[in-house]
Amino acid sequence: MKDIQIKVNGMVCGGCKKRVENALKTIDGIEDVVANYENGNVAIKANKEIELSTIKEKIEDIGFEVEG
Ligand SMILES: [Cu+2]
Repeated sequence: MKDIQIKVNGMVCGGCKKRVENALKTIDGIEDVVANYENGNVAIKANKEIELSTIKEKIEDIGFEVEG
């Protein structure tokens, strides 16, 4: 299991949190996601290597932005 930590800009409520979590869970290989809308931290657990570009694209698709 791989732990990936990213920071997502633009989340302001529990709804945003859920949208981010649910979107990332649709990526093949991602098993669990916990997003914190207050500080933007998103903790991802994956069962294989995930390209950061795949994660960024998915986040941008739903209107948020990965920091860095
Ligand atoms: Cu929201």
